[in-house]
Amino acid sequence: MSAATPAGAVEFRQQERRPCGAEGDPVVILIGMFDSPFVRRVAISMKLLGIGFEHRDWSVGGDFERIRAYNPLGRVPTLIADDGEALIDSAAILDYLDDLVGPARALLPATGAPRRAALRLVAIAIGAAEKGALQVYERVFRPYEKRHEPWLERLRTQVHGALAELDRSCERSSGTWLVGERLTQADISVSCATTFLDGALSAAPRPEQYPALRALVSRCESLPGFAATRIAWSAPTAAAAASS
Ligand SMILES: N[C@@H](CCC(=O)N[C@@H](CS)C(=O)NCC(=O)O)C(=O)O
Repeated sequence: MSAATPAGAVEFRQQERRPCGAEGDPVVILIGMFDSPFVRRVAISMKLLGIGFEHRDWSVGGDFERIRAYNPLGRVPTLIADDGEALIDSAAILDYLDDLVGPARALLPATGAPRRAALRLVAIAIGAAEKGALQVYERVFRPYEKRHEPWLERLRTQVHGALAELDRSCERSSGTWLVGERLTQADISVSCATTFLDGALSAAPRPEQYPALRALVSRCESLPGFAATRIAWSAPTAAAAASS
């Protein structure tokens, strides 16, 4: 039974099918610009895992309706899997990628204390990125006279609290990476969140703040997968969002 699409709703292309690449390589499509820490952590993860993808660098402002055709929230990242399924939310996409490559290569440790430690660091990093994004939205989408300074101050406190904790975690880690002996999703998410906050915040953390965190980010950003996805941050425009 086919349900009629309600007036004004965008048809959700959940089942759109894409051709597969040579030798059965999965062809997945990543929607979203790399100046988003959520999109970037997915892109870097795919590069590190050797999963090829087509990139559609659509903007959440100007391409809102195009994105909504795949994701009812109109948010990025959205990943179209090789069977046409649209996956939304970076955490769910990363879970899918880890599942695809299996536990030995997965970017999150499989079980126990290392998994809990990695998830905690990812939550702090991604939480900081979300608090940074809220500051951007306040600046871009809210008229100046309606901005609420105590709310902005609370967001800044949350970002700095998170960065300070990440810095302490970097200090405490004995090796090159945050958890265990190899690079994990914790390193990827922490680096993506920190570089995003550096670019997007009007009062970004000063370079001399959080030295242990900075050292980890430099190590990550020097790797090819990180360098290939590093772009300057550009603010969404309220006008583009309104006219889309
Ligand atoms: N929890 C989501 C957050 C994604 C997110 O907030 N993406 C931003 C881009 S940085 C976005 O799409 N913003 C537009 C909007 O929410 O309207 C995830 O991890 O994927």
